[in-house]
Amino acid sequence: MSNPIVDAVQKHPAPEGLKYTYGTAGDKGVSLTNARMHSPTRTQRAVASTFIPLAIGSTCTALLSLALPPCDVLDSVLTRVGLVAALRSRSLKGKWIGVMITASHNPPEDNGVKLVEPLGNMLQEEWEVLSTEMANKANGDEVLQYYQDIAAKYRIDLDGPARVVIARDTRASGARLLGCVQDGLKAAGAEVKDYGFLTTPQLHYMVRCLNTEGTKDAYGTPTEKGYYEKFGAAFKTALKGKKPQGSLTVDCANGVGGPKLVELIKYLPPKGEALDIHVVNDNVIKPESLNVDCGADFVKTNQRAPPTSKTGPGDRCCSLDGDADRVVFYFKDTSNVFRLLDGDRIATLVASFLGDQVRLAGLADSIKIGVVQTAYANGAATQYVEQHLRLKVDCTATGVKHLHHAAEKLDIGVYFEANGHGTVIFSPDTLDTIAQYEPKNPGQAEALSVLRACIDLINQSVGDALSDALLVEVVLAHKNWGPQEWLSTYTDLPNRLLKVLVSDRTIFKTTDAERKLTSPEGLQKQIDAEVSKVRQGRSFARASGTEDAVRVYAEAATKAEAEDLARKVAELVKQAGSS
Ligand code: 16G
Ligand code: MG
Repeated sequence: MSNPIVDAVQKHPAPEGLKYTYGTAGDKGVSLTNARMHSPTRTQRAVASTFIPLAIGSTCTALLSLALPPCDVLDSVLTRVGLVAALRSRSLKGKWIGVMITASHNPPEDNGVKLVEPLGNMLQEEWEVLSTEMANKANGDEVLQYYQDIAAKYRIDLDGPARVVIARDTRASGARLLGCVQDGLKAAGAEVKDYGFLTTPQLHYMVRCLNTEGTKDAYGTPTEKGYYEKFGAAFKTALKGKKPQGSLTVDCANGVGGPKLVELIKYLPPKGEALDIHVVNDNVIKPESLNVDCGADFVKTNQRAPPTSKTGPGDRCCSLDGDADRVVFYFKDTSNVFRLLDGDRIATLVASFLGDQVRLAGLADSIKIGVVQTAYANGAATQYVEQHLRLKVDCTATGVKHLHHAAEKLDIGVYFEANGHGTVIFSPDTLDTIAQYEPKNPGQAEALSVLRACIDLINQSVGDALSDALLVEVVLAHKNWGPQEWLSTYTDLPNRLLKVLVSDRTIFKTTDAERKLTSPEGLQKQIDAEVSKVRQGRSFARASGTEDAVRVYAEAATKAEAEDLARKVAELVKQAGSS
């Protein structure tokens, strides 16, 4: 007898010889970069480079040794993700679950999918494992069996409601993959809302709005207009009549952030009254231009502006990534030298501002702010937060979900990765305190009103490049700063990031938020010895979660020392990886 789940799965059969696994916790042998590098033909490259982030922070990699038409690689996975999304929703009594089809900053031919939990946060780790298992089941019968096993294990009522929200970025393969997810959702009997094209953070916003509608925690109206109205109004209120200096040029990576920013601008105070925004690299008609020579990843990795950039000295610019959940700022100084203002800089700027507002509002005794970073944060940024701002710094492993969880433990948690992923989250108690506090004088009232507007302006479900960029503008306007003043708060230690190819990256195991290696034995001691030879030295090595490589980071008092240290540590890693 035919079963709709078996039928849907058979409609999108899994390609033979493919294994799908997480990126950030990558399994032995699964190698994105190696597969790319060793796949000379166009077809093979496209196939091998396709990856599947099954949840935020966990990239799922498709590795194969045979060439297949690229379009087939993800179809089977997307149908199964539809089934998992329906199960996850049923396990939460019909709460809305989000499915976002995007491969973020990766090349246009790649694609992937993320699942979003009801409050807009990332999928629970236990369900990441279930998703991965499901993605690797061989055929319809196995999938159906596993579907029923999950239902039995978690006591899920398969006749209960399942609700799923979907959106996608502008990649050419998105439409087809959407069909594959829908086949899975339909087979599972889920109610589906398809929002078409959205940025990843917009999808997170919709999920949170839908699940909180009509409650005391209502987050907003679950429509695109609702998103623009909420963030647009909060921007205006937070500015308090202050006008940012100059203009802001936003490079949208030729991704979905472009048209969405153009729309958002219509809800911001008119040009001349507040911020003048120039939108560049917003060509979504040519999907093959996505992330090519532009976008946050290009700028951060190459430490230079996109070649198309035409701005002059002192002009503020920022770049989004392909799904607009990441942003970095930059400008040319008076000597025409490129200056990057990355996630570390955003975190320090925002933490200092929120700290001031909390103090001015008279709430410093009841609300503590903390900053969450990863080991990649520049030592000077960490020192600035601890010694100048006198705020606590937590360090977590790489990956947004780790930072988010650490920030959730704070009253106000400011978290950013150096690469520009990040946001600020306020604890429920802090939100209550700020909502209920009665100001004692006009100064307190003013600061309180700024704080309340910032809470609305910050997308607390996930890092949102558009909301983060507006927040930066608000802070700069209040401080009456241009990018040079922002840069002058501290001086970065010279640093160097290297990638080392090894035969098995899984032997590189770390502890202490990836700052120390526990394996291979003896390697950490050798690294420590090198670090001690340079002034203000710091270095660590960690296996990448998204590429088959070990990353080496080093910083020191001078450029020469930092580069030398990085080279020496990379050499040690290479030796340890080949023995
Ligand atoms: C993923 C993560 C990012 C992290 C990067 C590290 C999310 C949404 N993305 O892109 O946060 O910085 O992986 O890559 O969590 P790596 O392990 O290859 O260094
Ligand atoms: Mg992204």
